Amino acid sequence: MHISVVSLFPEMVSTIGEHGVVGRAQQRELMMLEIENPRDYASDAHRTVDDRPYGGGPGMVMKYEPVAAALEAAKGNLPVGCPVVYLSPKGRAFDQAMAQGFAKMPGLVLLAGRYEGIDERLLESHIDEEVSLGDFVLSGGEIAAMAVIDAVVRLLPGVLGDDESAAQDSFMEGLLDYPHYTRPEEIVGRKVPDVLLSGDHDRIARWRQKQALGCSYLRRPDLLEKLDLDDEQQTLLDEFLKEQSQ
Ligand code: 4GT
Repeated sequence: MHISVVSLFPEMVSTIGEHGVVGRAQQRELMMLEIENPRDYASDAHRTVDDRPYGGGPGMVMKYEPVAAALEAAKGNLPVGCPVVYLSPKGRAFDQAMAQGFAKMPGLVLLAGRYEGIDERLLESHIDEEVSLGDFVLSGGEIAAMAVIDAVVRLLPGVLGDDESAAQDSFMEGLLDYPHYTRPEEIVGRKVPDVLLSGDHDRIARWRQKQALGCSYLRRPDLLEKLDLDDEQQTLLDEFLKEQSQ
């Protein structure tokens, strides 16, 4: 997959490809990350990328022309038809399903804004989708773009090894993750649940499913409402709630 990011802070964005899973994916050429800086496309001597808002008020607005030129350069290096996404709190909420959708694309363009945002006409002419990480404000879209890159790249074929497989992850089943433990068996009087030491893989799988269902019920009932639990899952959730009330 070829990912192009348009940003005024290219060094910030490139760090995503220098560490961990995304770093390895880039090294192994499973993903290519490219960054275009609108400042390199500004036409005046001062390389201006922002200007005062029409109508007055505080802050600055990113100018149409340099951002459009950077986006067009970014798109030019990708197969035609790849989605162009603007990260902003006004966008559709990013989730695992959207990450899976992007991961199926041969390429993706991510536009990170700064200041008060980008001239609205650029969004109308160049943006396919506006995407938000959630109901909070950042001072730039770079961290949001990096979060999207991380979520997408780890889904690409061959990026995760068998034992870190994304198929097992929380949210792949629409549920929160179950609790994890490692050595030692006891720490400050707290013991690892016996079932995890039993070697009984069916019981362990049932326990984990029960914890995922129970945790989702308690913390994110909205997630459970979206699922159609089968009889087995309903039984596990009932057991969890019974054990919880004991
Ligand atoms: C929040 C989010 C985001 C911002 C989010 C344009 C200038 C937007 C600053 C940018 N804040 N971007 N993507 N919740 N701020 O995803």
